[in-house]
Amino acid sequence: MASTATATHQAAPPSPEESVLAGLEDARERTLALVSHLDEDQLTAVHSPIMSPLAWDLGHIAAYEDLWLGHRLAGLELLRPDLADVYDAFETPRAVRGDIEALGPADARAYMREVRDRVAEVLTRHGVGDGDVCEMVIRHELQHSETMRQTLALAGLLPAGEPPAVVAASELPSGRDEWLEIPAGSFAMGAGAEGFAYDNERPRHTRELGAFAIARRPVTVASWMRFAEGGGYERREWWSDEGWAWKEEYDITHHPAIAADDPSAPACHVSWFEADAFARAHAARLPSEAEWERAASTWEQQTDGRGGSAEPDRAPVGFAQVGAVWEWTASTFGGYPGFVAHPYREYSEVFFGKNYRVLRGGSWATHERVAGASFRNWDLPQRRQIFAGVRLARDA
Ligand code: AVJ
Ligand code: FE
Repeated sequence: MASTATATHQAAPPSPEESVLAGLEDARERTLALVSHLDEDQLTAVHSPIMSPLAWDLGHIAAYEDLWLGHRLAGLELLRPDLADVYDAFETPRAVRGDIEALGPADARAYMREVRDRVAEVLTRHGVGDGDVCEMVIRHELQHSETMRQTLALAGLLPAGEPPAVVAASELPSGRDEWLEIPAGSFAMGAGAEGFAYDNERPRHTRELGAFAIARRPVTVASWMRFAEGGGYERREWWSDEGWAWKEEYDITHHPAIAADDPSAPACHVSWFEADAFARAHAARLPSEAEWERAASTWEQQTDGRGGSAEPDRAPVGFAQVGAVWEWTASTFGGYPGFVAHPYREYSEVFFGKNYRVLRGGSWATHERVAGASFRNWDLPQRRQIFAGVRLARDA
């Protein structure tokens, strides 16, 4: 918040209510800016069967805010109880979001505004509680701006200037190894008890790891093209059974965006199946998420989190600082020992044990408030709409 504090006149720090409202407003500006260049048809079209119409995202953002802040936190009736099912991600899965009677773009924007006005009013009167649910709602809207960017990328509708020119990943500062060696040992995995974290990041617990090496950079477009042109999609021995079956059924080769990209950029739009095959072709493997998190915290300690002085400070956190892509890990998504669902089972728990793979780090489209060293993202192993690439690991 802009203030003109002087030695004699100190502005009061923002109250918790003011901070929350500023966070909500910032998220909203970003959401609206993202769709401001689109017309009615572009907002209501189903651009891909695995994505929502963009107007659905808008209504869903409002419904989520109304449910958690208006209803659950402040005790108001839902503003639009008739819309609760339409905008519930489980009642109305992505595949049917084009067929249902959702609000049109103008009505969705009005609904967002009405919910927000009511929330601003009750938060000012009732306070923000411990702040956790407010933080969850702010991050929810920011997370949806990445989901919406995936839809926009599939439709060829990203706003001008996106994605931003990427950080060259292939140029290592001279005198540095390509691999970070991590000795065997134990470390504390997950988020501590203080502050906001998602349920799936807790509780913090001790993990033992053998010695391993992990690449300092994600795999580049140039390496990916060498893999593709060198028979990467034909060599059965590099693929898992499940990955091979998927590749054969859908006639998969490298994503068209990869060939078009800057050769030194991190390869993006890679599925887990392809990432796994690429790793095997290079006598390597994907890191487990425990290895990723340990390496990320080691990296932060060694380099003040910036990975060295020559690199632009643009990506979300620590180890991912140098990347513009989420990074697939070998791990399937599940609860840590002692997991407790909070504040609702549908955020994480319903995805446990179902073949979802964990991604770590963050992409160019991830807001820094959303990602962190213990943040866990997840998707199915065949998905390529996410801004995801690969960082190699191997036993040391
Ligand atoms: C954490 C990105 C996997 O998109 O399913 C959005 C985030 N949860 N609304 C998702 C989320 C509810 C979630 N991911
Ligand atoms: Fe959502």
